[in-house]
Amino acid sequence: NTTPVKVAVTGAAGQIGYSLLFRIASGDLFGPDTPVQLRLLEIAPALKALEGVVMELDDCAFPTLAGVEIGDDPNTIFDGANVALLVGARPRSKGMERGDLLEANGAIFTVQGKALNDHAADDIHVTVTGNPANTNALIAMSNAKDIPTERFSALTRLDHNRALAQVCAKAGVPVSEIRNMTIWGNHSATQYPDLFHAQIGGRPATEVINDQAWLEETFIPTVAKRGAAIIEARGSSSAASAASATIDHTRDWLQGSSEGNWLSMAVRSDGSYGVPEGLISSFPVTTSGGRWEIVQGLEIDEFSRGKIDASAAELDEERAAVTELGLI
Ligand code: NAX
Repeated sequence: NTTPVKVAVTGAAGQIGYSLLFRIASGDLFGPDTPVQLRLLEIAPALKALEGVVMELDDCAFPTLAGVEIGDDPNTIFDGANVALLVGARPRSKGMERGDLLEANGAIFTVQGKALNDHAADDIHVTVTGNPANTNALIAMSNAKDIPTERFSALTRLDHNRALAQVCAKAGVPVSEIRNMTIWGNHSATQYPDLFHAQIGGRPATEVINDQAWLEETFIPTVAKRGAAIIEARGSSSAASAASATIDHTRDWLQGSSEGNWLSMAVRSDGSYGVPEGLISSFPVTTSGGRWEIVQGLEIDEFSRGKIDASAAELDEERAAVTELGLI
């Protein structure tokens, strides 16, 4: 198949973009035999910087890169897109309240949702990385009435991968030994990294580690606050790891999860596990043929119940706020 896959990326001149674009262009999403065309969206003041990034993409001479389009109009950039990675968002600036943040991002994601609706290809799959990712995905999904809701997702794979890294370090095992990690809820400090259904070398993770104090006082807060720790150490927020997780998420969604394992993706709740229907919340999912399915039948104990409910409640509040603002 020599027809290039069209991959739209927003916020392309940002930090995550600087890592993400090169991974896509080199074939990390679709493999070495599928050409990709990049369609890059930025705000006008960042287009000059983006031109510099495109010069570097050219200079990599990637055999899989079939072309690059750039611009500041989502209607043009999303034209014919098969995949959209919505990375660009309005960060919280000093003194900004949460309501202001939701409103500023609402202005971006309503417009982009409509543009995807009107111009993207019929098989469009949308991944939202830009924060607040879950609610931005909800806004885009709600403004794209003709696109099936299951084509919208938000990124919690970075949290999932951070959880894997913590377990590897604690148990002294390679990442390939760990299965069925789950992140529940919002990509925020209320997220719940769940070890109770994970396995290490085929055994229950909580039997191998068997340390409830570590789980509650180290594991969960380390994963949930990892973003802040990276800012503290690096002076800027996670970028290469966020790009890598965006690749993992989108690749696994399109190519399918591996047998006997599941992934974490924030997708539209159907009410599973008591998460209110319609919220974009992270669940354990399996994927196949570009579709996801929430893993069913997991036993949720009282500890996990409280954590899942708290994160869902936060998402519900965000939904109420953007409803109030008329964004969805
Ligand atoms: P940067 O500020 O470096 O880049 C963002 C880029 O988006 C800028 O170049 C900006 O001009 C552009 N942009 C703003 N509004 C736009 C619009 N309407 N259309 C197109 N482009 C627009 O941020 P970066 O570090 O790349 O992070 C991007 C987003 O990812 C942020 O919202 C950040 O909070 C979020 N993150 C999400 C993570 C996740 O796991 N879901 C983890 C990493 C990251 O913090």
